[in-house]
Amino acid sequence: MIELYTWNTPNGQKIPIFLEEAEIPYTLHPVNIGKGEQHNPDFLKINPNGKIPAIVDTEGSDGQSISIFESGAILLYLADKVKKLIPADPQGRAAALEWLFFQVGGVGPMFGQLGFFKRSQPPNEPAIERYTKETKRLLAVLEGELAQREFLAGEYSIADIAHYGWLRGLERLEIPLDEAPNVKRWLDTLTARPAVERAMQKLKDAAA
Ligand SMILES: N[C@@H](CCC(=O)N[C@@H](CS)C(=O)NCC(=O)O)C(=O)O
Repeated sequence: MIELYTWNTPNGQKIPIFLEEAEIPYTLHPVNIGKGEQHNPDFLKINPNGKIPAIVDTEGSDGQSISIFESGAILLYLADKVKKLIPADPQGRAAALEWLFFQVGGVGPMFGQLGFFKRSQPPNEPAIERYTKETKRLLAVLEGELAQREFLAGEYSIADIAHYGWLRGLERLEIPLDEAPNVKRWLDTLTARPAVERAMQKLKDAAA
């Protein structure tokens, strides 16, 4: 059984989407980051970095319980465990990992900073300009890739799941997808997947 600690944010959406897609049973434990619950001592035992998402797999490889934090590490652990949503051939696997790391090292931090500075008062114009420019650059990279194939690593994988919440949130950051029609097509495809719908609904319900 997977114990999932998360909240309805772009990083927090990744793991429930994976679990729904892979049809793995799980219990969702909401960690309300708006109320600071990520700093509770019990949660810090699972993620000393005090951020969602995190999981506890009560049936690790040696039968022991294992806890994991960092969304990229969790996605990779689960994909390898159930052999789903990661290409089996070495080349496809490398492509999935490339785009997974691109997301956790680039898209997440840059889009995240843009969101932070857009909400900050007084406005910090140089920061908004810097992160807007970098967000648009990363979006153009993704557009170039998705113009060539349906999904980031060829087949639907953890690389796509990792990007979903971040790309979905771009309109709110006033970055329209008009100039990224392939990203828009990809986003609509993922949004229409029943597993994605279920995950998003469960997150909403958990936050209600
Ligand atoms: N690199 C981490 C980032 C996790 C992260 O930044 N989570 C945010 C929500 S999207 C969070 O927990 N924020 C609360 C805080 O920073 O106190 C991952 O990919 O898991």
